[in-house]
Parts: sequence; structure tokens; C-alpha cells
Amino acid sequence: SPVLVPIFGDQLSPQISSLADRNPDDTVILIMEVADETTYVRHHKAKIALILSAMRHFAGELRGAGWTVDYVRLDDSRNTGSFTGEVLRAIERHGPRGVQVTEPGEWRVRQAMEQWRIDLPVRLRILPDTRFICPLPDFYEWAAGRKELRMEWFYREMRRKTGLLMENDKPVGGRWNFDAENRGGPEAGLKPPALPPFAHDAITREVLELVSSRFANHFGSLDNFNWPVTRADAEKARNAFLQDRLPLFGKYQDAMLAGEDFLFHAALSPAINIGLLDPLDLCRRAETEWREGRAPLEAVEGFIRQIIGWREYIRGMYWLEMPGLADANGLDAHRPLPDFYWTGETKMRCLADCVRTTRDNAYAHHIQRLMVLGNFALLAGIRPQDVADWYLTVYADAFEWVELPNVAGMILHADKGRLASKPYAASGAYIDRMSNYCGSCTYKVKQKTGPEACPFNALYWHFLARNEKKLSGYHRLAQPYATWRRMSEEKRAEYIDSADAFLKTLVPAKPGWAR
Ligand code: FAD
Ligand code: DLZ
Ligand code: SF4
Repeated sequence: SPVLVPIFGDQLSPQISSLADRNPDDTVILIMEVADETTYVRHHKAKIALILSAMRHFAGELRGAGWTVDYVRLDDSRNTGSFTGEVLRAIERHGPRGVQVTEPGEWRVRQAMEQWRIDLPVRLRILPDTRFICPLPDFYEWAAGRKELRMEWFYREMRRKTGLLMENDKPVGGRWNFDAENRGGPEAGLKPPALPPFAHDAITREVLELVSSRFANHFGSLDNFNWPVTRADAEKARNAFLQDRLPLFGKYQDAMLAGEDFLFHAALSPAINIGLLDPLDLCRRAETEWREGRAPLEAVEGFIRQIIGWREYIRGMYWLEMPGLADANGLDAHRPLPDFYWTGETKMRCLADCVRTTRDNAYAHHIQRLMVLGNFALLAGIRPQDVADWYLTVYADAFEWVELPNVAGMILHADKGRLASKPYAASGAYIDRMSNYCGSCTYKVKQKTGPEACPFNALYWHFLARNEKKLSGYHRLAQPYATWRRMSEEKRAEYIDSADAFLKTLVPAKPGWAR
């Protein structure tokens, strides 16, 4: 009898480890559309459409390569709605001698899978996900000996391990990190090239219809749906990025321009995360762009650092810190998520534009997620679990292993600094420097307090003041705390009153948006 190989919606890679030692003659691949996965949070419509369309296309790709694929559709009347139920049903259909699967990306699914060991009538084999460059045991070993788990040190080891941008054990260009060159603000007339358009084939059209009727009340729009859903399209998206945007990726990495939703970013995270692009292969191609003189080193190093550095480090931290990370609330933040994260209805121009691109594209670029949406949640003291639910719901690339460490660690400091060396708190001046939002905002970025002042300004001091006991020991916050202490009593009171008055105006989100 065959071996049954379930493949999940973020495992759409022919080189997935669960298939590595299989051959088509005695293998049945099981791909399942299940209600549990489409609704464990109320994902953005475009995220569901992306994953279902990519799963259906992947089934075709596998069949074309000679594999037997048993594909369960969402609208199949016998569908039990869960991975566990569908694996059990498939065992009845195929009578396999064993089940073999690649470890899932999320803790939630891993827990369910541990139960399979007990509940399945056949042997279960769980294999590591070799699409990640750093195996989890290696990450745990790296972390074990260290007091501080800084990304930069991990990144250097990954450069050595992969040989990317290395020459005789030394970083090319004489430095590991060219971030200092990557701080360009927006320039007038900056016109980033458009992303390549992807026509919707019959499979995608059918999925778009299914999603717009079945998930009509989920957040987000399908009108701009343009994510690559096949390997060929993902490769086209990749090639367009390498050619058109990588050369300026570094320079404008931290910039924000109203209405320019992708700038020089890759927009490849959904394709990478679901398995349509291999991260290491992508980095090697980026390196070639530098070696052949088509892209500058600071751009290519910056891009490679995001993938073999940040992405791998974040994934290691997720498994290291779970399950506690999901409940972490180191700064005791308890305010509910404001409604404008869903509606976009706020006079704060920066936030309104970031929510708009999130709704239109199921995407916002990194600096919008970090310094606008994330910074606001940090300064306003929003409950980490509300913030995590929001990020997990709204982005096409959102899987808990990558979303949660970014939210709880990178933006909210809920993990007490395990991940980031200080909170990324910033006032309006930072957003003004890196964007063109403030010029046309109702609020005045240069005004510090009062109803017309940019709310980020007073919130910044409110945040530092209310967390003084927890944060004043941070070396990197010594300067702002010194400034705060030098201010007159009166000035400090003005900041606190101004922030409190603003916080009172926030309307909490109605329940039911995310869960
Ligand atoms: P680029 O800016 O072009 O970067 C290239 C690639 O580097 C990305 O495709 C991604 O694979 C990787 N990368 C860059 N930064 C990170 C990072 N901090 N963590 C992990 N990978 C990174 N990314 C997700 O894939 N899924 C998420 O759910 C997610 N949630 C986030 C939540 C917050 C609060 C923050 C601050 C960041 C989050 N990120 C997440 C990371 C990052 O913002 C996105 O990967 C990036 O915006 C995707 O767009 P891009 O492909 O254009 O990225
Ligand atoms: C996100 C998602 C959605 C919306 N739907 C499915 C699905 O129907 N079937 C499936 O296999 N995967 C889906 N996914 C992705 C899974 O949530 C993801 O693979 C696991 O959470 C990883 O542990
Ligand atoms: Fe955002 Fe403040 Fe600038 Fe308005 S003034 S866009 S709220 S940073």
C-alpha cells in the first residue's frame, strides 16, 4: 500500500522534504482545503484567494510531474473542515502503510499533529522543513550559549554558512552590513516601476468567485488581486524585482510615499512563504546581480540580510519562544485595537494610507508595518494579542511563525527585549523625514501638543513616561530619558495631558473582525 503525504497550503514546493525520498509509484499526495484554516482568523480575502489558487495550481503541477494527488475542495460536502478529519478520511480511502509529512509552520498545527501520533491508525513520520536555511536544532544551539540573541551575529554565521557575499571567509566590500547607506528618504518625482501584472486564469477566477461569496464579510478587497499563484508567475515576479527594483532597494528601503504601495520592495514574501520561491536560490540570484555589476552591493547585501538574516532569525525565535510568546505582554499594554485599523477612518494621514494599502493589496511594506502601524500600537499601548490578530489577518504573507515575533518582539517589546535591543518608538519627526505623508495631514507634525499637534509627538513621551521603570535602563534610550527629565514640570504635564486627550478619542474595534 502507498504512503500518504499531506501537503499544507504553505508547503507548495516540489522539493518539500516530505516528497524527497518518495517516488510516484507508491505515494498518494493529499492536499486539503479546510474550513478551519480559512477561518482560524478571518483572513483578508486576497490571502485566502492566493493560497487556494496556489494550492489548486500546485496540484496540477504535481500531477503533471507524474504524482497521484488526492485534492479535497472546500465545497466538497464530505469535507470535515479540519486537517485531522481529512487525513483520517484519506486513510480510509487509500489504506496507506504510513503517513509522512513536513513539519508545519505554525505551533497550532504542530500541536494538532502531535495528537496524530496517538490518533492515526498508521505510523507517522514528521520531517524537518529544509526550505529554511538554518535547521531548528542549529538555531537552538546558537541561542543556548548566548545572553543576547542579536540578529546581526546570527546573520554573520548565516553568511559564513551559505558563502553568500563572502570571499575567503571575509565579507565582500570589507563590511558585513551596509545599512548606513540605506537611509534615503522620499524624493520628489520618485517613480518606482510598476509590478508585473498577472492575468487571472480559469482556476484563479473560480477561486476569486468562491472567496467573494463565501468570505464576503472578511476584511479586504479583491479588486487589485495580483499575487503570483503559480511557480512560473512567481519566477516572473522575481525576475522583475531583480531587474527593475533591486538596484534601488537599499536606497529607498526605509522611505514611504503616499499611494506608492510597493516602492522598491520585492513584494515576494507571499510567494516565498507558501513555497513558490526558494529563499536561498533567490539570494544567490541577487548576489549574481551584484557580481555582474547590475546592482550595487549595499542593495544586494541589504536584501540578502532580510532573508538569510531576519527571516531565518525570526523563524528560529518563534520556535524558541513558543508557546509563551503568544501571551507575552512585557509592557502591560491593555488598550483594545482602535477601529481605524479596520476602517482606515482616521485623520492621521500616515495611518490612513497604511490601512488603505493593507485593505487594497493585503500588503504594506516593512517600514509601514514597523514605523507607522507598529509604532502607533506600541506608543498607544495596544494589547499585543489584538495587534497580533490584526497582522495575522490582514497580510497575504502572514503566517504565525513570521508574524508573531515581528509583532510581539520587534514592534511591541512584549517579549521584554529578547528579540530587539530597544523598542522602535518614534515621534512624528521620524515619519516626516521618511515620508511625504505629513504635508497633507490634518495634524501638524511640528506642533508638539494640543488638539492640532501630530498625535505621535505627545504619545512618544507618554509611552516613555509610563514605561520609565521598565525602559530607562536601556542604554539606547538614555538620551530621550535624559531629555524628558530635563523638561519643566509644566511641559511634561502638557505632553501627558495632550496624549491622554487623544487616547480618549480612540474608538475600540467592534469584536468579530479578526476572530
Ligand atoms: P522586502 O522589503 O522586499 O524584503 C525582502 C524579503 O525579506 C521579504 O520578502 C521577507 O521574506 C524578508 N523579510 C524582510 N524583513 C523581514 C522580517 N522582519 N521578518 C521576516 N522576514 C523578513 N513578513 C512576512 O513574511 N509575514 C508576516 O506576517 C510579517 N509580519 C510582519 C509584522 C510586522 C509588525 C513587521 C514589522 C514585519 C512583518 N513582516 C512579515 C516582515 C516584513 O515586513 C515583510 O516580510 C515584508 O514587508 C514583505 O514584503 P517584501 O517581500 O516586499 O519585502
Ligand atoms: C492560510 C491557509 C488557508 C487560508 N487555507 C488553507 C487550506 O485550506 N488548506 C491548507 O492546507 N492550508 C491553508 N492555509 C495555510 C495553513 O494555515 C498553513 O499551511 C498552516 O497554518 C501552517 O502550519
Ligand atoms: Fe502621521 Fe503625524 Fe505626519 Fe499626520 S503629522 S501624517 S499623524 S506623522
